[in-house]
Amino acid sequence: MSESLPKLRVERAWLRMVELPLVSPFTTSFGTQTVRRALLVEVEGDGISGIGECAAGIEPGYSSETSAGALSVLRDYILPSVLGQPPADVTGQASRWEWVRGHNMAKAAAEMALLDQAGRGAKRSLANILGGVRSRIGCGVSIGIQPSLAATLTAIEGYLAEGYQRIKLKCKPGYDVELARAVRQRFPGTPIMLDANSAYSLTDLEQLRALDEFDLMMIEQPLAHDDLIDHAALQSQIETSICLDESVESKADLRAAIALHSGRILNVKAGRLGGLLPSVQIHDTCGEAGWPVWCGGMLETGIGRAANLALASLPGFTLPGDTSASSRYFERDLLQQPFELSSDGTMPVPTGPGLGIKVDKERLQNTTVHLEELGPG
Ligand code: OSB
Ligand code: MG
Repeated sequence: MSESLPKLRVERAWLRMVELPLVSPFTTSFGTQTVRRALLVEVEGDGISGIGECAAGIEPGYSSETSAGALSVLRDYILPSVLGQPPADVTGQASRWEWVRGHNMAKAAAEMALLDQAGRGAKRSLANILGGVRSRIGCGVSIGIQPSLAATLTAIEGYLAEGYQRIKLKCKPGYDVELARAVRQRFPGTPIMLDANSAYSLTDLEQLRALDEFDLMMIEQPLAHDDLIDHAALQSQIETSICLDESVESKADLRAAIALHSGRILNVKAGRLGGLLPSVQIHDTCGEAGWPVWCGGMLETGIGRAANLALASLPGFTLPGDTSASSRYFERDLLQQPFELSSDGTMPVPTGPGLGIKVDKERLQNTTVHLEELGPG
């Protein structure tokens, strides 16, 4: 953040729950999602508005947070900490809810809205505010567990034809070695990685070691969601690089992971890490440690997607992320212009002020299942 951001007020806020059906069910080792229920935070102050999306899903299967829980914490604690307070820049506003323990995704949603507001006020794009250096982002796609190997191969074929630069496959015990073998046989040179979402333990060492022969880019979060010690033990016994997701929720977690050699790569999700500004610092720390990073996703609508693209424009994001096009998730996104993948597998970083998007008001209204307004005090 080279220049300072404007000091603004938060006079009013809205919490809005939207529901968008997914184009296809998304199955991971922790469950199946058929709809994206997204909590949106809208703020207004000094005549400038901003919007943010909370990463939390419906159920607490990925992390402890849920969209309903985030709504209650934002309504009762996070937004009241900033509503009606004297003007402050985004860092100053965020420091007002620092006393709240945990609830990173709820905080990150509020911070995204304030960054959008500040960016609009300063006529600066979010990428510019965060220190982005790239105008286009290399994109991968995350494919859920499919009903069959054949269905997986067909799905991969389709996404590769669209141009995606790397394929991430969700896996789980029993749906791993054969999966990797079949996919590697059919797509010998394609960048491929697996994501286990914490489905394994060290007793599965043999299966995890068997994956070494398939030249995977990495395996994401094989072990427990809160573990760093076993990941370090595993990393010392397999060749495939471990990428951490669930296990790193803070700078302290990252420091421990680096010190313990719990992995070699980090999936950066601003929601999991408590905001975009903390994510920039975590990106910097990874750079110092020689850990490449990439931008993860939480099936966000175009609102959260815009923030992900801005974050992914930072220099350390050297690997294609889960920043996929709107059409990979939804028949119709919440934006006037959906995010589209170019045939070279890249997407443009938004350049307009703040998130740089235009929300489709009618679509927003039609997908809203809950809306409440918060005033000062
Ligand atoms: O583990 O990265 C994950 C989606 C929801 C919850 C957790 C994860 C994911 C994804 C999809 O992998 C990423 C995306 O395309 O948004
Ligand atoms: Mg993951």
